[in-house]
Amino acid sequence: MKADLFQKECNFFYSVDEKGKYPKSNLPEIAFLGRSNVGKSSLINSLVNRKNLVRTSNSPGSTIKINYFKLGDKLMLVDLPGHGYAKRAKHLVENLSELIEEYLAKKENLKKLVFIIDARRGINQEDEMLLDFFKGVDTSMLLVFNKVDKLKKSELQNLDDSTDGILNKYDFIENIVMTSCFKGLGIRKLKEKIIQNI
Ligand SMILES: Nc1nc2c(ncn2[C@@H]2O[C@H](COP(=O)(O)OP(=O)(O)OP(=O)(O)O)[C@@H](O)[C@H]2O)c(=O)[nH]1
Ligand SMILES: [Mg+2]
Repeated sequence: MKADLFQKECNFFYSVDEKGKYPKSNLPEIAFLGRSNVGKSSLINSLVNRKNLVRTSNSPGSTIKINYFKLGDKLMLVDLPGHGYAKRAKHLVENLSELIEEYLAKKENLKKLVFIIDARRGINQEDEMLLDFFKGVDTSMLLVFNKVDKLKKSELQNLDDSTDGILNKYDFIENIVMTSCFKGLGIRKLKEKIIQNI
């Protein structure tokens, strides 16, 4: 696959909000995972160069379903709901994590996970728990630090310095990419890494 795939038409394909109801498709899937509000939906918009294909929001918890977007009849971009948003009603949180868990357990077409972290916050305990969970799941992962436009130069340097340690600790992480949806930073690199080996 080539990076210009991302120039192709991208359209909403399917939404899952109940267990068991997944779309019938054999296209390879790239799933976007991460805490609420880190910019999962914004990143998908940036990758396909569309401002409002996927709904984004200032308030966490804007994506409450698994949304599938079909890219150029070749790839499915899967926007997962954010985890770790404590203010949501408890049953909804449970439902969400079940949805994500079920998706990850099935993962028939899942080729790559894009795990997104807010660069200002870094990897927290909950992220680490998830990363530990993925040690046992043989799916390759890209780690993305988004919102780097919010970092000072020294903070960006510190983050950069920490990447080798992360890659050593979690050997299933293929690559770490720093991005800013607002400034378009790292988006081209992320496209290249997403299609690499699939
Ligand atoms: N400064 C900055 N803000 C960003 C960036 N990317 C996204 N945001 C903002 O972060 C907020 C959350 O973005 P979303 O894309 O909705 O985040 P999400 O991870 O999909 O959130 P949920 O659907 O709630 O899980 C929005 O206000 C975005 O405009 C970025 O690169 N830099
Ligand atoms: Mg979202």
